[in-house]
Amino acid sequence: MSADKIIVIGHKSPDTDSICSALGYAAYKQAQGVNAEAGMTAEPNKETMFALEKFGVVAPELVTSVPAKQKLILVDHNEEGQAVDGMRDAEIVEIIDHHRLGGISTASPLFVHIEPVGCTSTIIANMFWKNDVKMSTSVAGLLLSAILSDTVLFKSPTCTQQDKDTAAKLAEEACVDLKEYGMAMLKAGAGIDGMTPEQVADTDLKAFEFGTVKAIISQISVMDPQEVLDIKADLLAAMKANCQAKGVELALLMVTDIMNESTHLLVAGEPQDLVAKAFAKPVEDSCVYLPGVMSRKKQIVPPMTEAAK
Ligand SMILES: [Mn+2]
Repeated sequence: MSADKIIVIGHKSPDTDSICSALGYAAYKQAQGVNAEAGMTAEPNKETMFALEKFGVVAPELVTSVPAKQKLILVDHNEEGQAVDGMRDAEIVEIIDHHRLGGISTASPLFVHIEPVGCTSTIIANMFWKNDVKMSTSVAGLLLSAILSDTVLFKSPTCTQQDKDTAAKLAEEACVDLKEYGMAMLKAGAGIDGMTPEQVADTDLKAFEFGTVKAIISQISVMDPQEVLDIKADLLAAMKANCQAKGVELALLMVTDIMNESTHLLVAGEPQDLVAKAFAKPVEDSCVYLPGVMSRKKQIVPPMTEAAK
């Protein structure tokens, strides 16, 4: 990528929002004459691939680290632990996000747009409309895919009315049936066919700190959790290896059942009593069953943060 180009990039272990919001926002900036291009920190997952193929869009350039002074627009994250390698010495010119503020500091003032909605792509779609920027059918399709993914077809507690309204409008622009397309996309991504236990344990992995405890939390959303629980021993081994490799004490894996709206939370490392305290339930056989829990951001991170106080 040429040196004067602004890279629009989502978080590590990219999900559909991280890749589609980067593509969407790069298109938005390009339409305004800005030399911006989307990047991605790792290869797209199966769900994202389905969306890219459906709307005939090539995946962004793979950017695993950035040089010092590289101009960056961060989408769908704002925490250093989740950002592309080299971010600390890069120049962050904008942040478009829907997560908590995670403690980064910058050398210069910047444009920040954070809203408590279900998806970064909801924010970006509305920026197109508010500023009368023409949106292509394929960008509409990508932004729609991200909303359906982040809100799990509007079932996640993070979903707002604005996400639903935005998705409905995008579905019209992208000429797809919202429910039908959403189910097909989630199905394409949900399932562990052909994945190693290590790949399952690394799905949508993010780093957090709860008090003094360094932790990683991954999430895999499936139609059938039993096929994941069947390889629990291998997953726990992979999670323990991750703790060692990443220098953290605790690894959690959310096995989220899309249809039943619940999560089996697998726990590796220590302190397990922090997890038990957070959810007021014992960790049994390295697992806590959490009915109604689908959101890491709203239903896992806050109780863990609270329990660590
Ligand atoms: Mn997101």
